[in-house]
Amino acid sequence: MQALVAVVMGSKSDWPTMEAAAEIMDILKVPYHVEVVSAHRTPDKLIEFAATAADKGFKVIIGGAGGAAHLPGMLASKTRLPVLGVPVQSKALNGMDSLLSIVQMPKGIAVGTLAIGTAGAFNAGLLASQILATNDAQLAERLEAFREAQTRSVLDNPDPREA
Ligand code: RP5
Repeated sequence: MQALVAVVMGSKSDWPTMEAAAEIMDILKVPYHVEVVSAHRTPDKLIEFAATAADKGFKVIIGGAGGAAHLPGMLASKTRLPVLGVPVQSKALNGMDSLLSIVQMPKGIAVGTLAIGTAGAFNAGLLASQILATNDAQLAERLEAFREAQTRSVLDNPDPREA
């Protein structure tokens, strides 16, 4: 099946965070591709990947990186596809470095920045799915069902002392 979302990350060490994006897209049955593409260690691959992503059939790119996290911004500079950036929680600065590196894009090149860590990765997968659902009624139904189940699970278990 044609992958519609590309989930790229700066290092294999980012996967424990970025797999949360895959988790929600598995739930929503959104086909995706995952690959390590590093802005600093494989810059030529990064440019090639971003420049050819639209022609390969991807509709959204999720880029996760930590530290001096240039990956999402550089991806966005070479593609017109929407790029969602996930700041991976770094050891030295707890992801504040990643967040500020990704969020402070100069005017004219857009990156949609999500939260630091696994919540951000999960929401990047969710947001990518919501973007695709604007043109896919069946995916929109699956999204509605996911949200209803989430709401129901909170309403059905309101006692904070119970698991
Ligand atoms: C970034 O450097 C990666 O996105 C990762 O978050 C961080 C550390 O990479 P490793 O040294 O663990 O490969 O490029």
